[in-house]
Amino acid sequence: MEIWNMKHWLLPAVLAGLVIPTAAQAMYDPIKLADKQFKQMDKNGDGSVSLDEYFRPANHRFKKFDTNQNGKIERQEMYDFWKNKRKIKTDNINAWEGPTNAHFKKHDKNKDDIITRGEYLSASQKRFDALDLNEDKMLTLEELQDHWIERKKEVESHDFNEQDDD
Ligand SMILES: [Ca+2]
Ligand SMILES: [Ca+2]
Ligand SMILES: [Ca+2]
Repeated sequence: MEIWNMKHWLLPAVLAGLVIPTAAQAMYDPIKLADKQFKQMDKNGDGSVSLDEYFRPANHRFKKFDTNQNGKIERQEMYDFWKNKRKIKTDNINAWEGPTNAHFKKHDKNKDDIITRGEYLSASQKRFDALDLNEDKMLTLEELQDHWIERKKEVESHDFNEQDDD
């Protein structure tokens, strides 16, 4: 993960299950983390997290990039977004490189210079499916706790080398 987006993404990303805490940050209580994360995601408080609720953070980010609100992120939109935040060094979109462009390319699976909502949410969908052990399209607190307990074991037993910055 690049320094430029560390502060911006790390905490929400950890809470959304998007990144594994690094080895240095592995001293967390999986039950507490699951409880906190679950409460944040279960917006209607019905004791389970639906796909809609799970996708909320990703959908929120998608809307920020999709400035013309047409349900797609064009390359120009992502470029303008980061350019306004002064993270892009060039005024020429064709010369646009670096982490912000890598971020775009990562999401643009079919490389047509457009990120559809489906492309943007595909990583979230995969994570949801992995968390949803009984495949009922709902996450329970127990499923989330299982996830963080397993992750803690992984982090403690392996060198940390996996990251996903969404
Ligand atoms: Ca758009
Ligand atoms: Ca695409
Ligand atoms: Ca489930």
